[in-house]
Amino acid sequence: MDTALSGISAPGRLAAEDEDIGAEELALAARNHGLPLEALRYGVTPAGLHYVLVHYDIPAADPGTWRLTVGGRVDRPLSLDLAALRALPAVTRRVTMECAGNGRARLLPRPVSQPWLVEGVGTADWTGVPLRTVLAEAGVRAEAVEAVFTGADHGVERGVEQDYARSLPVAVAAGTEPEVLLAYAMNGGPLPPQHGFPLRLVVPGWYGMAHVKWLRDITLSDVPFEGFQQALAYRYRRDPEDPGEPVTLIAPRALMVPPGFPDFMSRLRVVRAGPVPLEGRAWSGHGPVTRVELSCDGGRTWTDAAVEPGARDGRSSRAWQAWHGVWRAAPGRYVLMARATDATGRTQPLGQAWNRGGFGNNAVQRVPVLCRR
Ligand SMILES: Nc1nc2c(c(=O)[nH]1)N[C@H]1C(S)=C(S)[C@@H](COP(=O)(O)O)O[C@H]1N2
Ligand SMILES: [Mo]
Repeated sequence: MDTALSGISAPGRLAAEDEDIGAEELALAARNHGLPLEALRYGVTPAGLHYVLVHYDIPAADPGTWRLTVGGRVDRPLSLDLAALRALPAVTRRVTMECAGNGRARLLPRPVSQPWLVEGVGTADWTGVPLRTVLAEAGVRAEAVEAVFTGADHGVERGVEQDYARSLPVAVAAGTEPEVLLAYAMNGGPLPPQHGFPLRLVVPGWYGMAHVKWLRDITLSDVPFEGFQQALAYRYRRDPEDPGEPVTLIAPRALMVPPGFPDFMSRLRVVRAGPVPLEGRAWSGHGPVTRVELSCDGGRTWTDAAVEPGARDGRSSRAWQAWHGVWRAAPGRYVLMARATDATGRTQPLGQAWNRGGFGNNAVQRVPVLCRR
């Protein structure tokens, strides 16, 4: 009998042109739920409504025996329990987190993986210790180039057995802009199991894959990390041979609270004629959002929405910003759109920016609406 992992864990693939979302993608989507878009109303997403993405299983964690170890190229290797981490000065940061695969299911051809439409996003108040505090205590040696973060979860992916692990350059890990956190609380309560209990990394402005959950070890390394989630996954590739660029900061996106009320199956929105308030949130990992434009005619004409200013304090400017406008709706069928632009001039394309992993697809959201008398 063939017991090779490759027999149960196939390489990444693209769906055939006429291939609908299948049972494996459905199983992933049922495990990894998104933000119900009406929850864009909350500036801070209630923990149970925050999107979830778990590659393998949520690991069992005993807070009594749990330790964070810090080793590798450091002067003083550390083994910290939760009480030791809680004794260090803590900060709270409001951070919008988005899965790099958000938008993947809209791509053609579709990369077969977690089939997000647009809902792989949420914002939380994360409390914990700045990572640089712990790195300073350990004493990062001059030859260290990266910090490797390993979670307690274990699985197989594309034939490779692994612990979930990702790295950051030392300059990012020990930096202040953004300030990376070792977070033990979410929205003022302990981390829920699915969000990384008892400890996770929070890397403000970066796509979700960098925010390693169930964090158990940090190893400082003098060579770039070549682990699966770093070197193979999470790269913008055109084809399997293309080494691609690593996925890092979140591209700008605006999302709308779906107006009116929905049809159960199609989710199509129904509104009554007259002024319809439109509101939503917009964010970018590259800088504050400076403009949100609305279109009520499928992208032919655009008007500016009012946008809440981005935070002045650079360290806390990694949370989404509220926007609002009004649509004077007359009976008919429409496609509503919202497009964000950030302070660096980055904006959202109307069409897809295709890549093989289905990462960073920030194409403008389309919201079909039926307006009744
Ligand atoms: N250990 C570990 N950390 C992880 C993951 C994982 O599967 N294992 N998933 C990552 C991905 S891809 C995303 S998008 C975010 C999701 O965080 P959330 O579930 O708290 O929203 O966690 C990241 N951290
Ligand atoms: Mo993700």
